[in-house]
Amino acid sequence: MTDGELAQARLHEIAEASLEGPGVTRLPWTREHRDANRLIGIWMKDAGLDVSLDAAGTLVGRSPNAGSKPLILLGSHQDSVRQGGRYDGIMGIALACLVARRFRDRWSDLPVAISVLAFADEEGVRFPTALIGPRALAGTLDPSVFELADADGIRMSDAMRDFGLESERASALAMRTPPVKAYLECHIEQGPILEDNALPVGVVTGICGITRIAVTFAGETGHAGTVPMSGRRDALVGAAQFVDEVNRTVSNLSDLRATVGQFDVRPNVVNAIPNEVRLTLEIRGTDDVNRASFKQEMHQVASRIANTADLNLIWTPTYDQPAIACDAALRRALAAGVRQTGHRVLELPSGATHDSSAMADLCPVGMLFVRCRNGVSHRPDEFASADDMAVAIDVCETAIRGIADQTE
Ligand code: HGY
Ligand code: MN
Ligand code: MN
Repeated sequence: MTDGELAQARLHEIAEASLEGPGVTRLPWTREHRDANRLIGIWMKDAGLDVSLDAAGTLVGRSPNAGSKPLILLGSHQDSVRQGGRYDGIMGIALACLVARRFRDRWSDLPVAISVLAFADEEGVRFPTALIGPRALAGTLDPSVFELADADGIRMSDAMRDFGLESERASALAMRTPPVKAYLECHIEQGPILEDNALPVGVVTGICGITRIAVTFAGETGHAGTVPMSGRRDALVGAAQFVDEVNRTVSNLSDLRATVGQFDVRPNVVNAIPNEVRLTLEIRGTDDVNRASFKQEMHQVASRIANTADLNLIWTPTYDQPAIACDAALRRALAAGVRQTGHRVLELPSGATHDSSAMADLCPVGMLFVRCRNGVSHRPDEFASADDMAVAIDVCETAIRGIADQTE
């Protein structure tokens, strides 16, 4: 069995650590998360790593020769979106364990130590925040996020306590010594570019930034049959105008993407005028200035629509993550690894965000994309092949040797 085939088998097995239903649903601090960590712990031990769970819920596999050697970190996130695929996040952990395993019997030869990190929560699906694991390691964690509640009103700190963790200790995880030379993350591309270029892997140049806003349009409900059309304060009419204008405006801008992903109508019954619509606006782009000015422009659009339709507007920014550039030396190390496998080097930006986005505050980051069938992700039919994963493992092994060789 090749390492790529072993990765495929492991990913099929861990996909069972999911809520019932199509695809994979594995949110942080749940039974599914616990089940996944058990399997990841086995992968880490098989790679010869010492396994521990840190206070931010990251499962850490550390090479036994660690001592004070400079560290190379590998990994990604264990969590998924609702009814997502078998590869987003978890593939990066599976491949990292198989890369580490390549060094299992020769740790002492390495001038660096290796840690594999299985982060608990990158998607931010359960709680309105994300990346607490990498932020804890980078020392950029805002401890107030632990007070955020999920849709059932469960605070993150309580969910973590039930998971066996004391979230108040997460802020002490900031990595200061030994020096961290690099964080490398393999991730399914989640887009069509590698497939269009008939390539198994690609080197990531940078990761987009994200801005998220919670928007509420509030009007007045009433009987759908007796309230005259004129003078209605219909929240859904205003929200619909806003969504349409966001979409038309952003469609003319090449470097931004804007999405209204959540849309909650109340009272949401067939014979009553909607008096409230809560929606989320997400803006992505690699230029932080463009993203900020588009956000401001859309705020003005929302205000104009609310005034015209006699609605109240609540505009609450909930999340902002700057765009990051991948480290030039790590791009070169990964490119050398790609060439060594005999493939052409293609470099591409990431429209999705990753744990690397937050790890960039700790150390240089490098990312390797793996070809994604039909470019689909965040869907049950997401797929990466064993052969392509085998190439990714070889590339990362070469890259680590290259980084290690440059370590004094
Ligand atoms: O939203 C993203 O880009 C990532 O999948 N969390
Ligand atoms: Mn991901
Ligand atoms: Mn994702």
